[in-house]
Amino acid sequence: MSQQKVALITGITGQDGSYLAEFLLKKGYIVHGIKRRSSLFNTDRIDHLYQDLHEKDVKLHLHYGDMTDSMNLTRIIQETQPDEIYNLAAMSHVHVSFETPEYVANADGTGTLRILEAVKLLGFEKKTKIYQASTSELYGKVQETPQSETTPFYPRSPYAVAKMYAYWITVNYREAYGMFACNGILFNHESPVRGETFVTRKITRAASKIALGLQDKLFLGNLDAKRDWGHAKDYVRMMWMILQADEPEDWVIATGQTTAVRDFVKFAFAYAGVNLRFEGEGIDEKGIIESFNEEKTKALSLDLTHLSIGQEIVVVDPRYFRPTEVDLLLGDPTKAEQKLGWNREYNLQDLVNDMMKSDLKLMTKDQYLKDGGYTIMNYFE
Ligand code: NDP
Ligand code: GDR
Repeated sequence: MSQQKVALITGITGQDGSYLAEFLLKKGYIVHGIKRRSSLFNTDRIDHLYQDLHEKDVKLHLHYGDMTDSMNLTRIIQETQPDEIYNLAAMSHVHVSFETPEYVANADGTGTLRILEAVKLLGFEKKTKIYQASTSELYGKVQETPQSETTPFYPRSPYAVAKMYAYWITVNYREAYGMFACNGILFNHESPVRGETFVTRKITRAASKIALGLQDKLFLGNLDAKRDWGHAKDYVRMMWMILQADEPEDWVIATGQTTAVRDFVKFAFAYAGVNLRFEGEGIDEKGIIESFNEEKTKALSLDLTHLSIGQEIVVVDPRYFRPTEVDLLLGDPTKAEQKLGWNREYNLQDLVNDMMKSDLKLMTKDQYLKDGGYTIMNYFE
């Protein structure tokens, strides 16, 4: 009988799912992932891991499924008999959750119950460990900083409220049925494959396009919001470590540093040699080019002659404001560092560099397409 561990990842086509699948495959796991049926291919992030099913010794298997479909989830768990389930699937965009609150409650909240209940129904309580993708959005309205495992929750969006149900139902199944079910309370983590409408990726894509002359302006919402941003690669390692711990517990994963959206914008543009200053307040705030760093632009072989000092390139658009906002997130990862020995390879500057390097390369492709007469879409989401 094979000694290989089996993992099931919901949300394998997302940012974290793709990094986690890569990480577990390198560790020798057989990885099963659930993907949704879509009218277009939706496996871009994991295509490099794909193995043709006709090959021998296939390690990565994909199953069609959905967090809103109990029978489907139960069947997949029954067929795959996983040692570890990583429940990463969710409608994960906070702003969008105000538009689709009932769906989010179903997929992100009740979806977690479906996984836990399937494991219990199938009698896998003692076999299958479960990781639940909980979030710093649970803290919501600031009660205290830094936020740790003991900080009270005050969710501020339909997304966060759904995730709060998922958090507590995970704790409840652990206590009621002795399941090895854990919450990772992860603070924001980003990467070159971060979804394009989350603020960091929106910024690094726009900074790259503006540097290449493919876009004029970047429209953003609340520039004052502060987030504790880490790199997704560091965070998926921690998901695995949580399930290897001696006891099932809940863990805060964060960097312990917080940065305003405005400063992330400055760092991203500075990578391309464009120094910005911000003027004005609230919806009148603007990001203006203050100077150029010729050394940096030269090192990247960029031509910034289409830009000029004094030019406005960042503008506030209230449509990106949220009905209720989370102003400040700053996590305390002491427990994970001390009890699990977690540490990080990337700091914020490394993260910005990694994302900018990747997006500049990606957007250069758009430049070739534009030069070839093709239409380039700028989604101002
Ligand atoms: P993404 O949005 O990149 O990925 C979400 C994944 O869930 C995608 O694979 C998506 O599929 C899938 N999904 C969405 N709805 C359903 C559904 N109804 N049924 C099945 N699959 C579904 O998120 P991240 O990778 O960034 O985050 C992973 C998890 O961690 C999420 O639960 C998120 O809420 C949570 N989290 C994320 C943090 C972060 O900073 N990234 C911080 C804290 C928690 P498709 O590709 O088809 O859209
Ligand atoms: P967040 O991430 O809501 O923290 O949730 P997001 O990047 O969407 O927003 C971060 C902050 O930036 C402000 N902001 C903008 N946000 C977006 N998306 N677009 C804008 O134009 C913009 N301008 C300013 C937001 O108001 C907010 O304050 C992410 C998700 O990955 C969740 O799934 C996860 O649970 C949390 O992180 C931790």
